[in-house]
Amino acid sequence: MNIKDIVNRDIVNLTNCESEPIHIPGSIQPHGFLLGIKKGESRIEFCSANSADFIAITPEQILGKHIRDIFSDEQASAFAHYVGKDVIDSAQPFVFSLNGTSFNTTVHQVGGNVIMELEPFPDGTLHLPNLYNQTRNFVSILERSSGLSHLCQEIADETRVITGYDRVMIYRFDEEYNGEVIAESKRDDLISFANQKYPHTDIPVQARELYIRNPLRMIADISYTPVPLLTIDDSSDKSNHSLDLSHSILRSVSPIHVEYLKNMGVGATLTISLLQNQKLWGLIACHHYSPKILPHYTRLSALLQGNFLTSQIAVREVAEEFNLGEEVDKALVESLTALHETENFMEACHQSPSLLKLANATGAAIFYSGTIYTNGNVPDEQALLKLFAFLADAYPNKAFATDQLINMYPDARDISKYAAGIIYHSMVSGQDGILWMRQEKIETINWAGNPDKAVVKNEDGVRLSPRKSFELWMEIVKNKSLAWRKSEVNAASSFSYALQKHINYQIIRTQEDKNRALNEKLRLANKELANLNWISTHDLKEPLRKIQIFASKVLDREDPDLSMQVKDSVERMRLAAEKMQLLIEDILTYSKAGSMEQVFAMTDLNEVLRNALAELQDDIDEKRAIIRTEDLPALEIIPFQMHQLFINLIGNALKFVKHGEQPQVSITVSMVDGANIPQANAPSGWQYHAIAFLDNGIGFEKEYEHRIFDIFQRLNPAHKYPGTGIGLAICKKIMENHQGFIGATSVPDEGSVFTIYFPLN
Ligand code: BLA
Repeated sequence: MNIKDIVNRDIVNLTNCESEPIHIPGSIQPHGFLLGIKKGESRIEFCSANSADFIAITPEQILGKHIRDIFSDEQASAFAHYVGKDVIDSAQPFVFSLNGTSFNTTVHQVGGNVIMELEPFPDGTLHLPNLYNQTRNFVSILERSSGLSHLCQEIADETRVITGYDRVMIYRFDEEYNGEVIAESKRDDLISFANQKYPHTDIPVQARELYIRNPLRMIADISYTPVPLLTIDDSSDKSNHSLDLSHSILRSVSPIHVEYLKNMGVGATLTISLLQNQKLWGLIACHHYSPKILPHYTRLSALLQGNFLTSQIAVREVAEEFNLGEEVDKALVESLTALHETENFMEACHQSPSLLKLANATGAAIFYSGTIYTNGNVPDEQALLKLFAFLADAYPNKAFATDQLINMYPDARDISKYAAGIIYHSMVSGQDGILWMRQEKIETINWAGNPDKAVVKNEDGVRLSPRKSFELWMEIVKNKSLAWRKSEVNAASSFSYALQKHINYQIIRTQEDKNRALNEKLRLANKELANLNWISTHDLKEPLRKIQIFASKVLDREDPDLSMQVKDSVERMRLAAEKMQLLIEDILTYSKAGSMEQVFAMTDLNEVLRNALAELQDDIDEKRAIIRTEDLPALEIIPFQMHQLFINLIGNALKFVKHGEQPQVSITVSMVDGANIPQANAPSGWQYHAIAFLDNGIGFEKEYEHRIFDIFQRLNPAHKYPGTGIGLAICKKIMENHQGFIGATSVPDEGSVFTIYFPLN
């Protein structure tokens, strides 16, 4: 019978270690031996080369034999019963005995094979762990540990007590499987690895996958010589034998990893997987500085420690996230209070620590109206201006958070010390925005864990060492900040919205202040005007009346001593006084047209027109004027003002007539859309009643279409067409009081059209 080994002799180096098939090394560690049979049979197909070291029987003597030939009939049938069960309970190993030595036999099935790993009980006795004590201790740890990191510390301490390793570390992965030692329990004389950081490449992906399937592995002696697995060389069987040792406890480990541990001066290890949601969350990593074989039942205790810890991770993480959320909320409330209570928040924002705390940022900056306001550690102003300009351009009206600004902004390289990661919120106008910044991860390193010290011989020849790992880790996390948590991102957006609102409010308030000042001016002006009215009525009208009376008396006397010249002067004085009185009365009407006490009433405009025409009757008769009108609507108006307006418009038509011509006025009614009212800025879609007054008078040049409604605007010489120049200004004011408009068009020497517009609603 020929025998061959199934050792995998692929050369592994630093560049191909991700593809090393670590689950089929074809060899085991020498602190036990391995036998393999085909499922349902008892003929031994696999045997490790070291069988004679334990049972004084060589692989040549074992391979091809049946179990009963090596052990007794009795043990063989008990074993057949043990493996015949649906589930093999790894916690209750089978025990083979030979020549007075008992072997803890870990049994599992893989790929149609049944694998037996036989380890002698170290002191010859079968030690059961004190699970009751262990559990009780764990419960008291649970009660006294406050947060996750405290709990990890307790678990590390307790695991070291149970297992006796020199160093027990809790090693935690980030999202990319870079690792960090977050808790450590160690012999006092050893230097600490606490807070040391390692790149994901230190535990390649296939190793991490294997550790999900098999949560515990042990390297009993780093300086071991791997023991080949042997099988019968059956030349008729051309299949390439290999044995999947994924679930094996004796599996020989990767030479690369062994080299790493040797460089660290480690003698033996035990590693337990910590899983969360079927993913590797971390490891309990134990180091011993001399060889160490942990017996089966103590291994189970260590595994239980891992289970204890994983049962708590999610709970504690949620609690920690909750606490952090509360802290963040508190800082948010403080910041919002400062925002609303500080006279000038922007100027004062650099003094507000809560602005940073609400996002656990290391720096913050607000760009507002061309000025940058900062808080904490931030890049210089020039760099910030450039960043704000870039963000406003690339992300207008947007908000985002990133832990790698460099991915979107290559210049981030220069400011990673301050802003490797940012939360950005743009604000409404221009480049305005707010930024929270986080420094590069490397800046956050706690140098207590100096990786240089973790190496035995730190010569240049050392190709695998924590120092090299650390350098690689630094490379991997370069220009990256810690990731932003959801609560921090949320708090930042709440604050940004509040800030935007605050700014809007500020703008409105400034506008309001301006309006208030204007209103005050207006009030004063009105007051002055009212005074003027009063003066007009009392101080001006009275002397004027006296002048008129005296003038009339002088003229009536028919005094022969009075020369014609004097009489003429007195007559002119009387006319001037009369004009003056008219002017005062018009000014009074104009100022009253703007006063607030206007009472609207639903009024038939035909009625208003009738009254106005009655008042103008003498004039109409004298000039033999013809007035035509369509039926006018009834509207909600201020009746006396509308009366005044009709008088003014028709009065003008009677006044500005061509020499010798009979005045004609037509009043027409229509509906127009706001958009079609010239020069009025009326809303489109709104309907207006348009009442037009067409005359055949002297008209005016187009350039006066607007100016004609200005006060004291006179287009014609006073001696030809007397008037004060206020009448149309009064009309305009009256239409404004009615939320309406007035407009005029004309062709000189042909006539004019004055149109008034009333909103339908
Ligand atoms: C495995 N590497 C591991 C394991 C750990 C580490 C914990 C699990 C195996 C074990 O020991 O049980 C890494 N161990 C550490 C680190 C610390 C520690 C960082 O104690 C720090 C205190 N390793 C490398 C590089 C490669 C590599 C560069 O550093 C490859 C290029 C490979 N590591 C590697 C392989 C395994 C491994 C292949 C799997 C070992 C196995 O299970 O066969």
